[in-house]
Amino acid sequence: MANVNKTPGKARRAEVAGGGFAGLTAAIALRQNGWDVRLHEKSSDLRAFGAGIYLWHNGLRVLEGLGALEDVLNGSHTPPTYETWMQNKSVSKETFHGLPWRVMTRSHLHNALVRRANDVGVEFRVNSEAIAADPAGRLTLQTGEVLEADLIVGADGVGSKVRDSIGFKQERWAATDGIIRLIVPRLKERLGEGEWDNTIDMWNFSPRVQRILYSPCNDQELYLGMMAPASDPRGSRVPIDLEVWVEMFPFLEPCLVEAAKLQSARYDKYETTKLDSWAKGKVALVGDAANAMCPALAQGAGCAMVNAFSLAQDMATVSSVVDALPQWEARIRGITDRCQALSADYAANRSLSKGNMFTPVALEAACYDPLRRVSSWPQ
Ligand code: FAD
Ligand code: 5PR
Repeated sequence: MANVNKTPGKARRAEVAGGGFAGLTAAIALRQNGWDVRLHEKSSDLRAFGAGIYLWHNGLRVLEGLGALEDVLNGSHTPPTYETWMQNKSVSKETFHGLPWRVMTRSHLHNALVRRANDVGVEFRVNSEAIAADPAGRLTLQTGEVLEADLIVGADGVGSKVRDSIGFKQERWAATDGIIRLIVPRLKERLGEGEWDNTIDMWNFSPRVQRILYSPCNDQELYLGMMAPASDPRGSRVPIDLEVWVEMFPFLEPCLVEAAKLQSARYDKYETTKLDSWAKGKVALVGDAANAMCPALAQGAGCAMVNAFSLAQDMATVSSVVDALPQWEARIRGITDRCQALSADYAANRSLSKGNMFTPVALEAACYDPLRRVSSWPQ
């Protein structure tokens, strides 16, 4: 059991809106620092959306701080290399000088966080949609109920109602490319010769722009990120158009046949949101509510988890939440802003196709250690 009684006297209360990776991280970390925490999820169950996810050293360190790392490592995978292909030829194999990274299904990560939240005593409310927040410390639910708290955390994703009810100044835009994300069986033995335990980012620019980010999550599950421009009707069609994908990636045919069976597939465009500030009064925004980013550097959830964890660190000892929130933002925001800008740039220019693009600058967010509060790689 975590140290849930650090602060003498009456425990402070946080209401967290949103049960994604950001909200769960904030809830567990606040609870570990002695807060009473209630988490509101608008869906009827606590479930991850989407297919697979990459976490790097920064996100893995958060999991360590939350006491969930072992659980997440068990059943996930670190590929031997992060390989990049251009027109089916290998152009780079990156290993990041030993920087820890991990690939997993989203449900695997989400389930581990929900288990941990239950263990430390986070109170869950499902079917509980937040519709507005007040900087004075109130959260209004769809039912009309108004809850008072010392801290309101808006972790309700890119369409955040907590954010929009308060009126933060924001820029939002969507990129030209989008992606179909799926989990399929690995079927490694049917793929023929090849280093199929690697991540392989397979780019093709002709005859059409089509890319598959091949990402093994464990022995059974394979995450496929299938990218095509939104303007390409066949590449962006769901369920996938088997013929166009097999034509470009014939060696993946067994997996693509499985992908074509998935009726629930979605094509998503990348969205970016940038706010003038992440906090007003007693309300803090974390995750995609505050800073949705293009996925090129695979850091949206990683940054969300670092920022949510850091929020709880900074709230552990303060007497004034209102004074501490701007300091939290000032302390932690720079890394996310730079990562978001570079991810947008990489996405717009399809830079990852060149290979060897995980430069030290690109790995800044990944190298951050939220427990020691320093950039700590190489050690
Ligand atoms: P969400 O995951 O959107 O969670 C929000 C939660 O709040 C949901 O459960 C939702 O149901 C709930 N909710 C919404 N509105 C309300 C409300 N009003 N009241 C109550 N509950 C509400 N990041 C990485 O780190 N690594 C990757 O490899 C990676 N790959 C990506 C690939 C793609 C194609 C994309 C688009 C993103 C990727 N990301 C990745 C980014 C990552 O998915 C997001 O940044 C992360 O999931 C955001 O988490 P969140 O908790 O802020 O939001
Ligand atoms: N990296 C990851 C990812 O999921 C995507 C991208 C890069 C892990 C999209 O699926 O460049 O779009 C990308």
